[in-house]
Amino acid sequence: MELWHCPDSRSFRVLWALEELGLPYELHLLPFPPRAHAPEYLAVNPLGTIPAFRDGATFMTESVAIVQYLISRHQPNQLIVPADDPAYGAWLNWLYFGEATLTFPQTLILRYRTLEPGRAEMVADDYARWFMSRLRHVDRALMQPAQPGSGWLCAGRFTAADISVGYALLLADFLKLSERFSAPVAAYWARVSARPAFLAAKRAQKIDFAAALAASGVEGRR
Ligand SMILES: N[C@@H](CCC(=O)N[C@@H](CS)C(=O)NCC(=O)O)C(=O)O
Repeated sequence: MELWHCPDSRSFRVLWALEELGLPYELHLLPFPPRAHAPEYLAVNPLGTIPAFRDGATFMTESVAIVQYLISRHQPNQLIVPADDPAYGAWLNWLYFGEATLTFPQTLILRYRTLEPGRAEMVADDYARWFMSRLRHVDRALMQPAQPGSGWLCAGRFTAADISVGYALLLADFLKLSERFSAPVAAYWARVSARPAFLAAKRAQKIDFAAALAASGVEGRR
């Protein structure tokens, strides 16, 4: 399996899942945004977005869909919640909530605060507030009696839902929004980011781009 990845971008979800599952993979590390800094990547993924993932004839570009593909394909594992589990609906909802509802406002904050500052600071501020209000859904879930002491979003254990939402917290940390996390979300973020597979994914994406580009173009191999 091959994964095209930029450090701490949405493809981190896939890298983290690969580490949780202990699967072998080949990692292609790219500078961000690849559209500008690695235009040859467009031959792999004409969208220019990260992640891109290949497994034989299968090619995918949606981070949460790739995580779902991996956990469905490589069973048994603890990351999946089966359709006959009472938590199945909640699990699917968290899986998609992480990308569609949480990461979306972060994209605007990233663009207008970090990548293109000075153009639309008010948009960045508005979307930061919007993101924080959406995070209240996570806050409430962590305090629900249905999850007594489990510390995870659903099914009473760590699942792919925590990878989907956990990545949004990683991005929030990068955007300096973690200072505004509530106590339950801060504790949850500390828990997800201490997982051995999370830390292994962090290590796997470490690269000196200047040296790598000088040596061999943009490809990193693990
Ligand atoms: N919904 C997609 C979004 C993919 C996406 O927009 N990725 C960002 C990186 S986090 C990207 O490639 N941005 C650079 C660009 O659009 O040129 C996913 O979850 O994978």
